[in-house]
Amino acid sequence: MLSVSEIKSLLATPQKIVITTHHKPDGDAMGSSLGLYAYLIQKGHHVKVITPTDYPYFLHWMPNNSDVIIFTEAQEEAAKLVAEASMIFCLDFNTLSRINELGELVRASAAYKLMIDHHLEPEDFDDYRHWSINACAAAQLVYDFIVNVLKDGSFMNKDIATCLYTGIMTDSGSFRFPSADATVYRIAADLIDFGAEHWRIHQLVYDNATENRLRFLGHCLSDKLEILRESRTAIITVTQDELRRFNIQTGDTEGIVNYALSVNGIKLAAFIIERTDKVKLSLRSTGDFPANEICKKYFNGGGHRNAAGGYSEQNLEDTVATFKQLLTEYKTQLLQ
Ligand SMILES: [Mn+2]
Repeated sequence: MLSVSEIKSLLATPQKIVITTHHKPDGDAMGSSLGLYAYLIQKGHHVKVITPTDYPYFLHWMPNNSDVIIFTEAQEEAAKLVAEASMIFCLDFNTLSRINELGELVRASAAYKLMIDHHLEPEDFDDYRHWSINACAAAQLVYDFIVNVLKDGSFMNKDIATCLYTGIMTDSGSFRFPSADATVYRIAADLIDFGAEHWRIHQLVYDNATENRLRFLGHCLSDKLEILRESRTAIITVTQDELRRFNIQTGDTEGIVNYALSVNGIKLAAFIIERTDKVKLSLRSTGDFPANEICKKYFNGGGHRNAAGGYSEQNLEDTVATFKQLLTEYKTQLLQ
């Protein structure tokens, strides 16, 4: 394991650094990555952000987005950067399978691997870990890493603040989840002082929908929402055909599951979507109900207690049947 003073002395001279984050990056994945990027380039390092796959259009406005390399679109270049890196930062994930084929390249690289993450059960592949499941976002931990671990608060600037604010805002559900504690609000205030325009960031992320996305949302809510009152559960299912009909792109389905959870009395919400190769599930819950346990036990996935995901090899209809069936096992907890 690397000590903080070893990291500081490494960062005292220019390094070749790769920052990577999870498959289908979300606001926290991109916010934490581009925030750390903006810090490291200021320190004079050679830095690249490599994402395993593409990410939603409503994150493309972020500072230095044009410097991001998408692995699926530039595999050779990405592989070379990973192999030649001296340090690799792994942000917002903690098992190498979360970054697809890129994972084995990272494992094989001689670079020091530094994990900054807030998910459960980290895999042991790293040389340094700044990890806490109590953090509301990886971006919160990047802030903590720069300001409190490296004591480099004087390097904070508008670009860093903008990216980190985006990560914290999106992963905390705009500061409404229990994980958004007083410390998170203090960090947000700091980021605003450093130049983050909170109103503008919110607008760019959330008031940036395509017409298709909004009409698709309307379809999901009026035609596809199923409320199971007896188990306080709401389900929205979507077929391949519907995705095609509304011309759904990466990011368009994001957050729809939260509408299902917003129905009064609902404790568990599922968004079940038929992708080309498998059926994907996205679960949200309130209170102590363990959405991640369901994903881990039945759907090859996991996540946080109140926000988790997974997939099924069954077809859509059978996946929904399996899901409804397992609710009986959780009935006591759901009705609590
Ligand atoms: Mn996150």
